[in-house]
Amino acid sequence: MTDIAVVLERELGSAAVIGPGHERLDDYGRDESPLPEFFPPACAVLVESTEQAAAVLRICLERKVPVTPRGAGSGMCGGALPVDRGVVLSTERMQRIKQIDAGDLVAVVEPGVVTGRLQEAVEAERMFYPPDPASLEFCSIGGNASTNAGGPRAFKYGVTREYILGLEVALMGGEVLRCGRRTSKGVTSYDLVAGFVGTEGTFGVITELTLKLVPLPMAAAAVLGVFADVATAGAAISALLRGGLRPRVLELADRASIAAIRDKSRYRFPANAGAIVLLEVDGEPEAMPMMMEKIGLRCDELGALDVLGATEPAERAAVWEARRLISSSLKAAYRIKLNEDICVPRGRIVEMLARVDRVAAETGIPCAVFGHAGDGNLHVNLLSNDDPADPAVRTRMWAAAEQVFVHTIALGGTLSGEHGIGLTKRDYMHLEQSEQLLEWQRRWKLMWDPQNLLNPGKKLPARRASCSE
Ligand code: 2HG
Ligand code: ZN
Repeated sequence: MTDIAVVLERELGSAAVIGPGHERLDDYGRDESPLPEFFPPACAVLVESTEQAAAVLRICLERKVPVTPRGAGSGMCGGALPVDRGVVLSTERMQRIKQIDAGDLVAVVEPGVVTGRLQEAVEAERMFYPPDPASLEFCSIGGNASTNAGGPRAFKYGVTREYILGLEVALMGGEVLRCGRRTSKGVTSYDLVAGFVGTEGTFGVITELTLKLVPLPMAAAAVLGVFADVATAGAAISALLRGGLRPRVLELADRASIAAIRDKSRYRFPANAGAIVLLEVDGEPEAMPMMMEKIGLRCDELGALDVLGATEPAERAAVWEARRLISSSLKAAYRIKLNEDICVPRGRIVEMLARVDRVAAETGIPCAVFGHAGDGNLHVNLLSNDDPADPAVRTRMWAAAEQVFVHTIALGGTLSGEHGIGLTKRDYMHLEQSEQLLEWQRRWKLMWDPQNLLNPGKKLPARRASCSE
């Protein structure tokens, strides 16, 4: 057994440490990112309290051992991979919902709470926690905060950041810091909460979150519009929004995405279906049928081939099934699925889709695009059945991804709308951000972690030789 595992076992007890030889250790060297290799750590520590998390960070600093925080391991960019080995600090056992307060519209939770479980608990008390990443059945709230996760409902309700009022964070070396507040407003200090959210575990380990809740919408309705192509669908989206519609969800999927789900979905897509638009509205129950009909009629006018509406939860689930099947169906159909989550200004979506088509045609790599069109957040999936471990294949796939990034930036967009940067997109940060901006971020990182031991190698690219200090 390696040194650090022995020390951690002594301090935290053997039940907390997954050491060398343990059958589960390799699991902590993988996540949901499209990387063929895995990165086994020296050991993983499954902490159960803030004190234990702080102890791990103290011991790792004393011994100069790298430590990689991990939530549920559902990240898609390699943010939780221990690339320098060392210790994986998992918060998966910190699953307590400490408080749900209907008066204050606040929940206080530990980071390992699975997002879907939090939503159920909150909704049982007629409140609502809106952020809904696609992985909500297995991702955890600490990971959502670390990546500032989005999801379909972000269109109306905003992303995870907007729901975090306060944080408790264990810092490298073992200090525990509480920041933020419990009130809905508050401008007293610098916004350190925002400073920790989305930092992908490079600044500290989140050990408690104080979350903002909102009243539970009384009802919701969904409409699925099927169009001949993405250009017609994109024009329909713009027209619906210009007409003053404020859905909570506005999703789009292209022909290749439909092809992946055609045989699996209970809905029978028309043979010439080239794009789907999924809208969901919420509000007063009496208003739902009328809104659904209005949207359906408008979709018809805007050239829909078919329209499907649903108000009852079971019907809505069936409409959603089509959208939810896309990611897993593509994953099952292809050996390589480079899934990007670029974001462009809303008005540039149709142009971005045309540029992705060009990249696919020029590189010969099939692409499927779907995602949160209302936010301009598109999942551009580059697909292949070649050997993922072949370096030439990898180079070709990432060269195509780079072209997608270049087009994104040219249209005024950003590399990641919701999945984060982690390891897989780190070396493309230069495409979007100036060396000056990167340098300020490196300084900021070193303020929290001067020895660069906390989740090293993530988010920020190496300095370029030309950078003047
Ligand atoms: C989604 O919206 C997820 O379904 C996954 O963010 C996206 O697999 C993907 O590309
Ligand atoms: Zn998504």
